[in-house]
Amino acid sequence: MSHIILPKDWDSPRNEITPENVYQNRREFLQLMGMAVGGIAGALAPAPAVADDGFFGLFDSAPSKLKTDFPPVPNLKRNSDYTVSRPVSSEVAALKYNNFYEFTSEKSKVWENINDFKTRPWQVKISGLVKNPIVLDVDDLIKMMPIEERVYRHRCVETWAMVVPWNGFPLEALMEKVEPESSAKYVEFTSFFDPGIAKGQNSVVDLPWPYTEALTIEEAGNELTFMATGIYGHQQPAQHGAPIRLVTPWKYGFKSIKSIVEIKFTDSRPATFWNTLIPREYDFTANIDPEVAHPRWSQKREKMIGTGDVFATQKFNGYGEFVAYMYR
Ligand SMILES: Nc1nc2c(c(=O)[nH]1)N[C@H]1C(S)=C(S)[C@@H](COP(=O)(O)O)O[C@H]1N2
Ligand SMILES: [Mo]
Repeated sequence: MSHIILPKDWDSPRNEITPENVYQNRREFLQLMGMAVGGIAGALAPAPAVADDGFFGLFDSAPSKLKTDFPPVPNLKRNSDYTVSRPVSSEVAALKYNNFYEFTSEKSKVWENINDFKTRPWQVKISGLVKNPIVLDVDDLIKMMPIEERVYRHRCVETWAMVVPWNGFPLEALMEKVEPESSAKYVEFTSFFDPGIAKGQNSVVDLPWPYTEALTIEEAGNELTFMATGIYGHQQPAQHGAPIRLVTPWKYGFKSIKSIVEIKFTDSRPATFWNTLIPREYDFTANIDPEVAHPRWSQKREKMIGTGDVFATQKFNGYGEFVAYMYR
């Protein structure tokens, strides 16, 4: 994508960097790239996909190498409490246009770079300020949970959007089982760390891997907050964050962290990936708001993957009736 200037070393193995010289290396790196401090943002941040180069029209063709045979989820019922007026996006488009910086920063190439990612067996740890901490296999977790289908909008901070049928369970249902302590104020989600297969985690630039995200305890317990263990009626494909990812449809897409290994209940606000890297551009709350421009582009409009249709972006992505009460 022409908007992203990638550091040359993105794909090369991480140098031996000791804690003492990290900062100096980063500064030298920025100088080398001719970037001011904050220029790292331009180098690594999600960039707008608005002025695209024809990608949108190509999405519907499935290259023969694209994996599409995922195990179906039996007896799946769609929850009709959550409806979207726009059509559901093409599955092939969604499989071929992803943000998953652990693998590559090129959205149209994640699917080609994810074949070595093993997402079964997979353990999930639920820890911190809960009465019943537990480590369990993701398939055992899925068996315990009320699995349903929900069609949600998704709006990336970069201005691309989609409508997809996730399947999974509300985080609320898991919270009822683990019973957060009254002292729990936040929930922190941590993604996997495996630089052997995730080439982006080998970057010479010091990035705060593993990817982490967090919600307030109130947001975590909101009825919309969903743990997606699948999409389009089947198990989660690797590029969508298999085997389990967060979905918070009223927040910019970077909050919906993929391939989660730990869910931790805490009393203080956890550091999160993009907010740590570029706080000026990616705030902690990250609620969708067309009136608040990103420092480098407008957030007033969005473009659907697959069709290229452009719509006005709505406050809270149209989910105000479910979430506005939390921000008054
Ligand atoms: N672990 C991890 N989770 C992540 C990301 C990432 O790079 N790594 N990208 C985020 C961003 S910016 C978006 S828009 C969505 C994209 O989800 P999709 O590829 O399933 O459409 O995943 C989010 N979750
Ligand atoms: Mo995003």
